[in-house]
Amino acid sequence: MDKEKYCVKFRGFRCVLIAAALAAVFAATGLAQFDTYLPWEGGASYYEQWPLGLRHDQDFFPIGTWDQSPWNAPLFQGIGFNTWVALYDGTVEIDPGDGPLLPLLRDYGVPLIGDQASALQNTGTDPMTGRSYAAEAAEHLTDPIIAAWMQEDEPDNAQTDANGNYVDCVPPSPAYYNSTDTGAPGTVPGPSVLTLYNQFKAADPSRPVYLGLGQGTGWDNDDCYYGRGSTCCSAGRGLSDYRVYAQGGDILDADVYPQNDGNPMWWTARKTDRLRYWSNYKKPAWDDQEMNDFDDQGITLTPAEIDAEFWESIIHGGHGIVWFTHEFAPTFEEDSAFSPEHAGAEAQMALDNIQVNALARVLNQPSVANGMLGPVTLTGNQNAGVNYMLKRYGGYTFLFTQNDGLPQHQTQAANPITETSAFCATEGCEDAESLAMGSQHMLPVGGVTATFTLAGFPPQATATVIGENLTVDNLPTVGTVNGYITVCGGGFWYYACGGGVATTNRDGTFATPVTPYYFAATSKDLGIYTKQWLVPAGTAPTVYAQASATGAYRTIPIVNGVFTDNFANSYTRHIYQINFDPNRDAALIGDVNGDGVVNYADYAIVQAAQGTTAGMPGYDPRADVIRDGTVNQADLLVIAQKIADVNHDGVVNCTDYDIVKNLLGRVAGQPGWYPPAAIDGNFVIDAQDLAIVTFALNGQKCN
Ligand SMILES: [Ca+2]
Ligand SMILES: [Ca+2]
Ligand SMILES: [Ca+2]
Repeated sequence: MDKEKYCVKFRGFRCVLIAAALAAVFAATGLAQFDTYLPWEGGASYYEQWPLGLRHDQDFFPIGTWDQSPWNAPLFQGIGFNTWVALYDGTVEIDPGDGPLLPLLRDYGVPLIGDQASALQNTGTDPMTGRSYAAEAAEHLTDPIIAAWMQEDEPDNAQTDANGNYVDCVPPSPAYYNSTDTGAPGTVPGPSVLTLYNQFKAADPSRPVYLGLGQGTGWDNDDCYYGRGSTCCSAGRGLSDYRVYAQGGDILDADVYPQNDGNPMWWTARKTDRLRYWSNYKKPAWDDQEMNDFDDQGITLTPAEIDAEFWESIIHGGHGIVWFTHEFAPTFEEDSAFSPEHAGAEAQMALDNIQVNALARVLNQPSVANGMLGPVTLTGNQNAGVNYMLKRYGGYTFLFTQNDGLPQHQTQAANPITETSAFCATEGCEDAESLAMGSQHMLPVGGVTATFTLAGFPPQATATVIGENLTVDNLPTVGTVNGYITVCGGGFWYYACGGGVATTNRDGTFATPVTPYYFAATSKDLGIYTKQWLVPAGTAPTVYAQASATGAYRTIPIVNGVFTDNFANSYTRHIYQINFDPNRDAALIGDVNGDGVVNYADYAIVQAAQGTTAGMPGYDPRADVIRDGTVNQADLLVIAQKIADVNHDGVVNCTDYDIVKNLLGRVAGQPGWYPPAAIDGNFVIDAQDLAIVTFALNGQKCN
């Protein structure tokens, strides 16, 4: 029941009366909860204001990669990426050194957040295509592969002048210019962020503007990040600037890399809270995510810590991820994500991406403000704080939680973060908090147990902990192709392809091939997801399996809305999928086709999607009932245990089995015909019906 809808229709006291009447009805039926929502800036409803913006459907959660060669698009897609952020040679068709850029993104269907000037403002003739830049610009204006325009990266940091010296940051607006600043293009500082934003919007109102800010967003105001430069950290400047910067983008992002920069991990949470606050919860906050030791400082960034940072942003209401996968030392490697030395990080990236793809429909719902009765209570380490985000989808309640060591609050709600009200109220407590929580790493914090009290729940329910203990099978791996991969964009490009010898390395630059490889597919439809990539000369194509994730589930009983769970380490995250939604009839769980009943049609949809993984072709998000990113028998079992309850007594047991077994062979219309026993609805009670009951018994034996 949607109270908001009634309140829109019947403003004022009538709304209250209707709500009260409905509440009475719900109380009589055991349903008594009306959801209210926290401020909400993400999801389809936000992005659909731009005709050519990012995808705006319930199954899209942006997962981007920063500044990579499009040659690697299939590799990134293979581990769940769906967005390209920046091209280092600009938003151009073909780069002299790196080959086709936009055409490859079009071939692979990866939308770009790109630089506007190079896409729209070049003049003369494009030497790489022989066409006029004006003609190309006209096409770029309506090209759906370009999804957003980006501001220069980190305008809030000190910029370099012509002599390579650090000077001012790019000011948020002209009001911040010094008396000597002109704001003229080519000067430092040149046009302000707000000036550029208005220029971008004037040139093209059909796409959003993306603003990527620096790590100053995570620092304390007193310790204004030195990388911003002295002017931008002077008296009266600092964090307050960011409220104005936030006006210069429709999507706000910031690159706080706690491990690489030696800062507390909770800065990811703080800057996410702040980005949202600075836009008054009107614009989605994206997060740049680290996955390696990019300057070779000897940092050990474990897969668990990668996972922790990733979810820290999302649990604090972040609504997009941009993975930073470059490595600068000991040697520069743009695509270190796929280096064997980072296999663990790659697997973790894949798992996190898979899980977010699976949860996109859930994450695209507003967060429920009144889903919990009172605060989370803790026993154990009192330095801990377990923060949470509560959403509902498909008859389930989803509770996202993390022991991130910050004073407890429901994300976005009771305790909004401002520039000055940081997480600590007293001087020095941040240092203490850092020590307690581990300033740069996950640490054991001595078994913190959190107790959650959910509102509007029945005496009995269960929570399934999803996305833990997962292992990755059959990820695309560079090891099998000796680090040399050449992709072919439909036979058009001047790189060897279509049965030729691969002569380019993974950056798209020419290299001496170690071993000649042939393409197994020759068109732009080359089956990236079946990984028919490259095979040694003279051998049959190797077909790699799709990535899939498997793992055991933990199930936790919930009694009268109360349950407890342990958070073993700082930054441990748990995501609970709870089989109850106080606003919906639990009988609808498993109604994957949304027709209002759970029947064999739903079962068939889940059966057809068996073995598929979120973010991959063939994955049907509806079918992932236990929303862990893979459609498997556990999803099917949820539906089987409803449709196999042929005597409708609420459980599947041997009585149901006996009914079906005793009626085997019976056809519709015959004496003794019992429609519920024809589970698959084909008008005969047959072996398939008995097989469904047997499956639903989940190991229980009947004679
Ligand atoms: Ca249905
Ligand atoms: Ca599943
Ligand atoms: Ca039964």
